[in-house]
Amino acid sequence: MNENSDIRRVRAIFISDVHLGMKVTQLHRLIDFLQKHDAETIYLVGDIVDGWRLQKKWRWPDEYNELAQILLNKAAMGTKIIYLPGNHDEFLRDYLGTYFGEIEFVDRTIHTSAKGKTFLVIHGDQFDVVVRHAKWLAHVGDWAYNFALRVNVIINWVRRRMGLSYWSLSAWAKHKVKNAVSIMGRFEEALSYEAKQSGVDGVICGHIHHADMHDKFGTIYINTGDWVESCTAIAENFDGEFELITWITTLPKPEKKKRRFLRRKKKSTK
Ligand SMILES: [Mn+2]
Repeated sequence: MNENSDIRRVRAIFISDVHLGMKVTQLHRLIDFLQKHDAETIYLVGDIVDGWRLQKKWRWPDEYNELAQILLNKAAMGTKIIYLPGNHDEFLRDYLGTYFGEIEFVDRTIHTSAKGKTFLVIHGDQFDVVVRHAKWLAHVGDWAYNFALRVNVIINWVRRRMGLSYWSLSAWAKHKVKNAVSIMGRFEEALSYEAKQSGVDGVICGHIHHADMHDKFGTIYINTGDWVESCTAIAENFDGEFELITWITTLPKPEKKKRRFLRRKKKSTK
């Protein structure tokens, strides 16, 4: 058809927790995802920019401008873009109710699906007990998370060279540590409760870097995940169905290396 035929059109896209400013992000994957998707509405569900990181060490590579450009271009082409700041980009909360270009900043909003279901859209830290009541503790968690990600990079550098698949340290930690699981459960419960209180059918949030979709707590709970590690987004198609997309299928580099490594190994054993 034309050069845009490989672009998938959906009704709405929800992404969060990109953490621009952190050393480890999957920004190139997010850029690829946004180049291949178009939506009537894009919700940026918080922690897109990591003000905590940038305050400590300013870094702004060209990729960041590329992301901003893609979003502004989409807005210019008619996509409605709504930015719901989180705790890491809380400096943007001073701008709630205002616009940056075509991008609107709000604390929370209601999304109505094609099926007429209503969803509270919010970052979610507002209901995170740790962040609300002990900011210093949240910062310790932030440091530990960053440290784990660095270690993860080293582990996977080694694993790749051994022909092993990607292994996620923090995903492992989050699943193994019972405490973390119960904290996550409490977060999900708190947001589901807030949705119920708000009289809507569900909630769409981010913050805990764990994409999920369920109705364990009586309302629909949808979490967008993150682009630090898991590369996840939520899309609503034109039938009003929500879909959890993981965008890590597009990077064949480690695969190639693995094959070359195995081939070399075979040759050397002959
Ligand atoms: Mn957050």
